[in-house]
Amino acid sequence: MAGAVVALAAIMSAVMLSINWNGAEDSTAAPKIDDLMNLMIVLSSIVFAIVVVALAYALIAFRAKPGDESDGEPIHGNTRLEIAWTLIPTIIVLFAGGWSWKVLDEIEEPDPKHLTVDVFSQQFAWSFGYPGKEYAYSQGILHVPVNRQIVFKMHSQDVIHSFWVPQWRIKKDNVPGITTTAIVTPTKTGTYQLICTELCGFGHSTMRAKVIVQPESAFDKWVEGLKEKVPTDLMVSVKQDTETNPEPLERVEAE
Ligand SMILES: [Cu+2]
Repeated sequence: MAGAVVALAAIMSAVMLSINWNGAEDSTAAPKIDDLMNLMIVLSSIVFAIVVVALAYALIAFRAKPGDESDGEPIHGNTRLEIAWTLIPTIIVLFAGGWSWKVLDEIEEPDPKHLTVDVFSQQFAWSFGYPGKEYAYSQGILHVPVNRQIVFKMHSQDVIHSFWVPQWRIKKDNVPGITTTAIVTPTKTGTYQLICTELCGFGHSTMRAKVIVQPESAFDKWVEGLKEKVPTDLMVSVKQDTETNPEPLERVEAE
């Protein structure tokens, strides 16, 4: 039985790990998140194998003989079994939770040289403000420098939206009335798509923006060329949201 569990877990893991689920890894967080997911896949494969092998064994070994109409044996609990099936999942969940905590801590480690970008979401469009560049404003297109930590401060103007660039992995809800933060360090230049990943209304599937990751000098030049400033009503949401959701202490220290 143990052999069957090991074999099935190995086959499941091999098949699941061979699939590239999330595409290119283009931020510092991406490989860490993928490693975490791979670990979860292996753990899940082991649990899956134990359950399926036990089920198959029970089906075959305890099959009623033809013509056997008698009742099953009355069973009143099994303390050892109950302790085992409570303890083992608890250990697995705590281990996975602890590991996730560690990964989240690493990928959100604040860098004093970070760049802050405001993200404005509304049905059904994205726009962006660059506070370090006197609140220059761009609509439908986001530029960021490569290899620098970007702290996205997100302000929804209406309903809940969600910020997601698949190759960066990071995904974060934009919630009206409060500021939410996503921290990303892109590691590759190129063109990406920002996708709203929270069903937000009729035009949700079209709520996308172009993302360009480029060298810092090209980024600076692009921001300089922006003509508009963040409109007043959006600036109100920046101020209001910050008041209702002050920055965590460690972030303030990092400024
Ligand atoms: Cu949406």
